[in-house]
Order: sequence, then structure tokens, then C-alpha cells
Amino acid sequence: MKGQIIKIISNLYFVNCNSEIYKCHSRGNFRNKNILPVVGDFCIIDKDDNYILEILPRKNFLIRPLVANIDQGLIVTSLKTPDFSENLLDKLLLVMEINKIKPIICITKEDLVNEKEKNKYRNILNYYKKIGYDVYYNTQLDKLKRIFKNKTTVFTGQTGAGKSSLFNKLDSRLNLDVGEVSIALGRGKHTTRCVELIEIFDGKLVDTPGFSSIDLSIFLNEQIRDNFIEFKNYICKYSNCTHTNESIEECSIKKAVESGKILKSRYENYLKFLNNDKHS
Ligand SMILES: Nc1nc2c(ncn2[C@@H]2O[C@H](COP(=O)(O)OP(=O)(O)OP(=O)(O)O)[C@@H](O)[C@H]2O)c(=O)[nH]1
Ligand SMILES: [Mg+2]
Ligand SMILES: [Zn+2]
Repeated sequence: MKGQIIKIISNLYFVNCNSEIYKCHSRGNFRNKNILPVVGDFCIIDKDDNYILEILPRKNFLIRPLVANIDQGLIVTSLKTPDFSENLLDKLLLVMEINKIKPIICITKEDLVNEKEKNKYRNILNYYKKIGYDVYYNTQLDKLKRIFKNKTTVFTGQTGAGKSSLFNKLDSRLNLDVGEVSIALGRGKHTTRCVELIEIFDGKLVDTPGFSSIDLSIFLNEQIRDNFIEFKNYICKYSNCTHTNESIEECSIKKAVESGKILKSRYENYLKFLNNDKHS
């Protein structure tokens, strides 16, 4: 019987088959084949023995958070505690783009910043809108509810950013664990411990534990370059331009940064994300 893994607790897999949940174990031979079943995986189970027999081919697969078959990623980004970070936002956008997952930005904790900061962040976020990303605030609940229809959406973002709180606000029946952010550290403490897929708003939502770092070293420099989406609007003198050591006359990305068309922090992050040890 076909089903989908919605939750994993140690080595017990919760598999949803036609809205019934089966608690299954996995066959040892998955490990030999290097297949690690993850939340979001479609699988074939033996419902009499409660065993997962086979994991079906994946549309995509993320390592952080560990999930498969995702359509879109809600990047939950707080403006304070933890502080807004262009670096982290650009990293998450990049990881989603590379994995063909549609990124959607959701801003939280705007209530914690003053007017001046609010304007500063709105300006930055307008840039992200301009290049094609949807930006929502966690106060726009009715708008947010509509984006989930017929999609599998993973909630991602730093620990303490407000992912679980947003879930609970969207549907008060969910009652997911929400943690207190330690003010001294300005960061959360990993309240959500397991990844779980929940069916609401005619779609599937996955709450995940936050993280504090993301590893980009698995990506090639070309992949990084080709997934900064606004770069596609510019044509450099050489088609294989890396937008790094080329001269400004040759590189229209560098020109666009200088003239303010490309946000400086985006370009700086691009340079930071490139792996300098890798000859690609
Ligand atoms: N002031 C304010 N506080 C918020 C907002 N959203 C969330 N919080 C608070 O931020 C803290 C952390 O929220 P969580 O929802 O647990 O964060 P999380 O992203 O799920 O964190 P992890 O599960 O650790 O990854 C809680 O104390 C929330 O009440 C917001 O918009 N404004
Ligand atoms: Mg959480
Ligand atoms: Zn260039």
C-alpha cells in the first residue's frame, strides 16, 4: 500500500495511507542501499507487518531540514531575536533555488523594531520583492493561509524565528511547542525537535526544528552563480563570467552593484558563498 511518511520518532516511521496512520519500521536493507527514509517520502508499506518496503523516487530532497518532496519553502525570518540576517536569508533562498523549491519569505517580529529600523527593513525587503520573491508578514494570516493550497510547504528558518508560533496562529488547534527566546543570547533554543508533516488549508505543511548554520560547500560555484535569480537579468562580456575577478567593464553584475541596481549585500553574500578551495 502506498503512503507518505509524516513523522519519524527514533526508528519509528508514521506513515499516512489514505488518512490512516501506520507506525512502521524500515527494512534494514534501506541502509545498505544508502536510502534513509525522511519525512515527506512516499513509500510502499506492508500494512500487516508494519514495514516500509520501498521508498519511491523523490522529486527533491533537503538536508537541513531533512525532508523530501517539497514544493515550496516558507523562509521564516525574524527582524529581532534573532536579528535579521541578509546572509542567512540569501543562503536559504539559494538552497531552495538549487533544489527547485519555491521560496516564500515570511517576516516575523516586526513589532519588536522601531520605526527607523522598520523602514530600513522594508526597503531591503522591497528589493527581494522586486527581484521576484513573495514577501509576507506573520500578521497577514489570511493571505498566508491561501498560499498552502495543493502544495507541500516546509517552514524553515533560524531557531526562535517564530515558525511554530506562526503554525499555531494559522490554526489554533495545532498547539505546537513554542519556546522562549533567551534575550541574553538573542537566539532560540531549538524548541521543535522533530520534523512533522501536517495537513491543513488543503495543503501539507512541515514544521521543522530551526538551525544555526547551513553548509553550502556541497554546491558547485556555478550552481551558486546560476541561482542568484536577479543575475539572470544581466549579460556579461563572457558567458562564463564568474562576476569575481573580471573587470567592471566586462562584468555587468559588478556594474549593476556599483550603480545600485543589485543590492550590495546580495553581491557580497554571493562572493562569500563561493567555495574558494573548489576548482569548478
Ligand atoms: N514579539 C514577537 N514574538 C514572536 C513573534 N513570533 C514568535 N515570537 C516569539 O518567539 C519565540 C520563539 O518562537 P517559536 O515559534 O518557538 O520559534 P521557532 O522558529 O519554532 O523555533 P525552533 O522550534 O527552536 O526552531 C516565542 O517566544 C514566540 O512567542 C512575533 O511576531 N513577535
Ligand atoms: Mg519550532
Ligand atoms: Zn559578470
